[in-house]
This record gives sequence, C-alpha cells and structure tokens, in this order.
Amino acid sequence: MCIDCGCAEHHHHSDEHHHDHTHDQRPSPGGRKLSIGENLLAKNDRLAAANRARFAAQRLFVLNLVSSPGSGKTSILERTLRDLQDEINFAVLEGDQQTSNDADRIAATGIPAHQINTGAGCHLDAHMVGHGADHFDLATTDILMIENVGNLVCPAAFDLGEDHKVAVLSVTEGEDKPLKYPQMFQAANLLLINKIDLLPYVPFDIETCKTFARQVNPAVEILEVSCLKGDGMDAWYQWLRTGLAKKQQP
Ligand SMILES: Nc1nc2c(ncn2[C@@H]2O[C@H](COP(=O)(O)OP(=O)(O)OP(=O)(O)O)[C@@H](O)[C@H]2O)c(=O)[nH]1
Ligand SMILES: [Mg+2]
Ligand SMILES: [Zn+2]
Ligand SMILES: [Zn+2]
Repeated sequence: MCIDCGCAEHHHHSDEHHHDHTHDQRPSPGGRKLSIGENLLAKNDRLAAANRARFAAQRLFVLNLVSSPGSGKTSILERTLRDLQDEINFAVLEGDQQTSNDADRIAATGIPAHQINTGAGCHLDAHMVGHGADHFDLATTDILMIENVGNLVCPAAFDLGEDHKVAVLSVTEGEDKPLKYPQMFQAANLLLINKIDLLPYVPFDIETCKTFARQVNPAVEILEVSCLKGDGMDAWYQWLRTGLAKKQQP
C-alpha cells in the first residue's frame, strides 16, 4: 500500500533513497531557492504526517530508537520484548544499511519483525516506514518499535510519524555527545543511558552527561539502564506503559 507517495508498490527502493547529504541541515527559512534537501524533507514531512494519522487511527504507540552504532538499541529491544511480550503486543521495524541481523535477533524472541535495508542511505525515512508497517497487523499491535540506522546525525532530521524519538547513548561513547550532536538529543523525548554496568571500567561522568543533555534539551527525560544486567529496565517499562496508556485512552 502506498498512501500518497506516488510510488509503485514493490518498487520503493528507488533512487530517491540514495541521496546526497544536503538533508543534514534544514535550509534556513527565507532562502531564495528550494534546495533538493528542502524538497526531500518537505516530502518526508508529508509522508510522516500520513503515517502519524494512520498510526493514530489504530491507537498505536510508535517509538523511533536512535543512536550511534552499537549503543545497544537491538539489545534493549530484545530484553524489553522478552520481559513485556505477555503484557503488550509489539511489532518491530529494523533499519540498517545491510543485513537482516537485527530483524533475525528480534524474530528469535517471537515478536513480528521486518528488516528495512537502506543500502547507501544513512537513516530511515517516512516512506520506508509507511511500507514497512504494511508487514504487520497494526490493529492487534500496541507498540511499534522502529530501530533506526545507527547514526547520531541524519535520523534526527527525519520524522517517521512516531510519537517519540528515544535516544540511546552508552557509557563508552563519552559524556560530551549531547553537545557534539545536539540535534539528535533535542529531537528525543527520552534518553536512555545504556551499559551502566560498564561504569566502573570507563571514565564516564553520568551526571555531566545528564547536564549536557539537559543543556541542549531541558525537557528530555533521562533513564539509566543496563539491558545486559537489567538495572533500570523497570523504569523504562513504566515509561512505555504510561505512554501506551495515554495513547490508548479514548
Ligand atoms: N556491557 C554491556 N554491553 C551491552 C549492553 N547493551 C548492549 N551491549 C553490547 O553492545 C553491543 C552492541 O549492541 P547492539 O544491541 O547490537 O547495538 P545497536 O545499537 O543495535 O547497534 P546497531 O544496530 O549496529 O546500530 C553488543 O555486543 C551488545 O551485547 C549493556 O547494557 N551492557
Ligand atoms: Mg541494532
Ligand atoms: Zn510508496
Ligand atoms: Zn546522511
């Protein structure tokens, strides 16, 4: 199905996904010419709005997990699905440049998963997500988890029609990342600081990291977790339950 992107069904891995990096910054308002990047983002915003309306009609709670490669997005999903699958119906869209490794890991938990390969693309866009969602029975799904391509830059600019972006930052990455990649941390409603089991072994000041995150986004919620050991996961589950309940109330 294609809501209004105009592409032919089964033909959506088109050249438009292999764009240059002009999208990395939104052109300043009042610019004289429409750049390719602006056209691309305007189209993405239109398709994201269509996704959002479709998801709202199903009272689906939709999260877009964003982080640099290896922060633990898939690991967090695996543990979350195993712990909550008796309580909440999930579906998972996985975005990576290549391989179906992550979708295979999710499928091993028994949860419906679909892999999107972006090829040269550095992020998921609303068009890919609209088609990806066709692989699930949304009417019986409560939460759609979208794991974005590991990249702290480009996914920040692309609305997928999600309710919230959830940023994951692991303690091996350095506490300065919110200052160096502010757009991602501004776009996120929740920051999961992952791998806190490694804190004894790395010079990572978690309070400094939180201060930096709040400097770029004063409203951001922050939870500390170790999906390996399970620390802090209950607070994340509670955050999911609260968001879902809000979304499903009449
Ligand atoms: N010590 C520790 N390791 C973790 C934790 N969470 C994830 N890892 C490890 O970190 C590595 C990367 O985890 P993934 O879940 O694949 O990370 P990802 O963000 O999905 O990576 P991409 O999809 O490539 O962007 C794996 O070796 C995990 O076992 C954690 O809480 N503690
Ligand atoms: Mg992953
Ligand atoms: Zn399409
Ligand atoms: Zn890019």
